[in-house]
Amino acid sequence: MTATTTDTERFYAELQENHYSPLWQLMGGLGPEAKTNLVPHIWRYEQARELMMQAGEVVPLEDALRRVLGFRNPGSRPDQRTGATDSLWAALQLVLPGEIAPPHRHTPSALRFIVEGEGAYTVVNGQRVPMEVGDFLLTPALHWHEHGHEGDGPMIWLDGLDSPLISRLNQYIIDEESDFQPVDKPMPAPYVQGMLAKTWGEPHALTQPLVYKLADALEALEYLRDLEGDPYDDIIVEYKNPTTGGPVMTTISAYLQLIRPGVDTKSHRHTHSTVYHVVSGSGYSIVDGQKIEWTKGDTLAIPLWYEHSHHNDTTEDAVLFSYTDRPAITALGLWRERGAA
Ligand code: 1HN
Repeated sequence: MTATTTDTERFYAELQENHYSPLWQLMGGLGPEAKTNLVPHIWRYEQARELMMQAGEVVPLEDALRRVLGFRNPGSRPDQRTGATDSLWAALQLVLPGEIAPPHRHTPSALRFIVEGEGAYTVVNGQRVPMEVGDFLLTPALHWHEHGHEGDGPMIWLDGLDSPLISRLNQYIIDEESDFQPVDKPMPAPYVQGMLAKTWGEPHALTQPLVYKLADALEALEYLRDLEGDPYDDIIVEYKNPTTGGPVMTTISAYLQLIRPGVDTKSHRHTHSTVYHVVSGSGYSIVDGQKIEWTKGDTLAIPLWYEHSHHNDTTEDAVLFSYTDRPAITALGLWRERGAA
């Protein structure tokens, strides 16, 4: 202690040495609005695909296990495990013909939306699911999964996970396995999707479907297209877990929406974060006052509490796939929404 040390300084030093946190020094950054250092951002498919193809040349799948190129929010540091938003990871994954990404399972829940290619499959807890463009696939927490590709040409999909959230909770656990999974639940996915289950042996209970076909979701949107629609999202459907009636996974909900030609949605903000992926068509969103144009294949992240609206100024339909952390935020009692004034 120097001669200038006052009683006050001595007091704070004593607090620090003995592992106390004076709350009155920590309240500065807080206020009545949720806020994040992360920012809205769009990753263009043209660029992302080109980089993904370079990864195909530079990175052997044997070394990488998963050739996954994450979309990192520009408001985060490169060494952080942050994804596209505070809680959601978004990425492209590339599998080349003949490659197999070996089985593993982890506490983060994962979803995939197939963007391009044909002839690949995933095996999820012993159930083999073929992958087709537009398919929405699930790998809920701790489900074993591996991916293989028996077709020609590159296979590319969008991966969405809650890994930044799980990581923040220090509960990110992963099990690796070198042997492929026995495909011991050969029941093809359509039977499960069709809500039919065999009545003898195991499993006879209805299990959650692991794949949702684009054609089914588009048919639902088509059926709804003449309604007034949601003021903020136009014509939108949620992919549901039919065994619970709830969201597809504990932490993540997912949607397909149609922004009809000429539609301008109203603007709002909410405490969940969203990742949008453009399935077809083009248009733009106004996020935090900024115009962000999008077209097929692009991926747009809108972190929590940024005001946003969607616009289709073309004569073609625009279809967006999206996923959010809304179930997690709701379970924590933190969900809020506010329309623009
Ligand atoms: C993962 O396991 C996969 O298995 C894809 O395909 C993306 C992103 C973060 C953490 C784990 C996969 C992932 C991932």
